[in-house]
Amino acid sequence: MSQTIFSRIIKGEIPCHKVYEDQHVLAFLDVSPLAPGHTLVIPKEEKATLDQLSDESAAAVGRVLPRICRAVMKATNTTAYNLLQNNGPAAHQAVFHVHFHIIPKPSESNGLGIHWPATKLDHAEGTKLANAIAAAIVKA
Ligand code: DGP
Repeated sequence: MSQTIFSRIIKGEIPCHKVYEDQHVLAFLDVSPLAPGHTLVIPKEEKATLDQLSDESAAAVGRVLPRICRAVMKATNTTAYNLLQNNGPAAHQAVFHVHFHIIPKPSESNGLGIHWPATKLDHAEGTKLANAIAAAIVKA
């Protein structure tokens, strides 16, 4: 994977407002926040999308995410927030290094706005899809 701006932040070549760092993970404020406290949590491993991430990095991110969410809530005095993780340009990913957005939702008009075009699950199709996904997980 080619290096992104986040690799340069990890190396300290570009400054950031760091909120957390350990051997595998870095967290810092998003430079274009949707709400105050909008934080990015990234693995130090250079992978573009979540499906490419090693179990070790995934576990390291998962271990600290709730703690960082609690800290963001406390520091911004919010009780609601969204966790967003974009994969691929079609899914609104702009920086091709895995990252989790923690986005406080202080009010209806601030934070992440969501377009959620829900449909109704067809149960016959659902059975097929669930079986296909379950079979793929065994091989993943
Ligand atoms: P995404 O669309 O999920 O790939 O979001 C990428 C986010 O990264 C976007 O909200 C802006 C943020 N970002 C991009 N470049 C920088 C940077 O140089 N520093 C910081 N702190 N954030 C950045």
